[in-house]
Amino acid sequence: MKLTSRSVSRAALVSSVLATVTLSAGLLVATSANAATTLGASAAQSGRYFGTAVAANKLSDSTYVGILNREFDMVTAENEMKIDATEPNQNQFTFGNADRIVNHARAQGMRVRGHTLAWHSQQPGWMQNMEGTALRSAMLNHVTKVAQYYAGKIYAWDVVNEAFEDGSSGARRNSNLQRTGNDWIEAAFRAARAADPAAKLCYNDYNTDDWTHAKTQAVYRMVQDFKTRGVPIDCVGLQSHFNAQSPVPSNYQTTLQNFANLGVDVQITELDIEGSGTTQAANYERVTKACLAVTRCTGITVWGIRDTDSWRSYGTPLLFDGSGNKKPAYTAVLDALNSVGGTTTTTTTTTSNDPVPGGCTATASVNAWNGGFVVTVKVTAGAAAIRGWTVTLALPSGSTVTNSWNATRNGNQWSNVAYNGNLTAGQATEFGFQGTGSAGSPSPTCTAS
Ligand code: G2I
Repeated sequence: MKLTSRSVSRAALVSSVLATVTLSAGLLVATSANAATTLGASAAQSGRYFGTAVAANKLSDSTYVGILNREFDMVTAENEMKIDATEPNQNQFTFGNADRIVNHARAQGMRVRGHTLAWHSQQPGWMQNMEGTALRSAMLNHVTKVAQYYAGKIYAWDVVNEAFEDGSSGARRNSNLQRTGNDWIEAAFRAARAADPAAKLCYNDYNTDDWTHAKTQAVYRMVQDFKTRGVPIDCVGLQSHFNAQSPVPSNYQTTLQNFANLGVDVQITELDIEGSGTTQAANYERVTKACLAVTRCTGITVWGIRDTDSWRSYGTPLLFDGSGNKKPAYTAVLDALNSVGGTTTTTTTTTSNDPVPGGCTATASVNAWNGGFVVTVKVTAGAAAIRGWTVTLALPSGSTVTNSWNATRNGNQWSNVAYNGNLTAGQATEFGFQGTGSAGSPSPTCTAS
């Protein structure tokens, strides 16, 4: 189950360690500390997410979708947001398959990582043939148009993907984008920030897991330089594709920590580990524990659901077998995530002073850990349809909101965004935010318009 107010309250109600306190008419507080039973809910106990790559053409496969909906709370489009998919002809954008994934994710209360805005690979033919200033403006136009189209719906964008050379050079990869000038990466980040100020902006690459490798060092120096000069960058994605030739390095946690120390989030963005049985499980456990040990490692995404869904299916690198059964690696990840539990508190307010007949109600689910929290708020329309909502939710002084989704904030008030204000009678929507400090026990009130 995912750690939504819906599932948390269900978990809390069946929990043997449930503590329920009725504070006053209409206000219910429930605290639960039982181990979670899905990847997403387990990761959420420490404020992290657990995601997967999704292929649009598999959304009609019921086994696939069953696992997706049950286990994951973050989604990356495996190919559908790439440049060749979204801009097949110059300045003609197609979002059909990407939208299918985004809509599915959002309907399930999952968040979305965007992948990817600027890359030397999977360029449409027209872009492959471009160079120089024409390419630079085409690239920036692509970044701007795609990020604008999805603005407000993306947790983090892989703004630039795989821009560094493998091997010992530490150099930028020679690509048509690189040949437009060394500043192409920062130009892409600035365009992405302007187009979607709410999304976290990541640099994403592979073979950047071993701290001693020249490529890791080169990416590190670029991020350090960006932070020094104020280039907008919020996160570094480590793809983390592992196999016998490229095993999980012994210094993996050091790499995550060193990037985090630059003042960026770190995300494991495309995890897969070839192998089977207990060896594979042990490797998955190491990667998961490394992330958990780094405060700013905010989540893990595996690159597919079943082994048969993988880009390298021959290596059986994922958490579910071809029939959708959980592998030992799955259990190892789940247990590791559950080894650092947080405490989940759900507060439900059932009354509101509301000018609209029927009004709305709000439920806040707080997932807290030492020094931080995620609040998920469910807004439900009353007996009549509403066109908008504002939730008032006060946090204790000293806490700071660092990131939010699906709502706009004005002090203690959170209001609907364009796509989630209209609710039919009884319909619910969710927004959330993450912060540092304590969330306390918020009692949200909802006002409809
Ligand atoms: O290569 C693994 C990943 C490395 N990091 C960036 C990721 O974007 C990349 O993902 C893979 C997808 O998993 C593959 O599915 O990217 C490949 C392309 O670079 C994807 O493969 C492509 C095939 O090359 C195409 O022939 C095919 O039409 O998948 C397409 C859709 O199935």
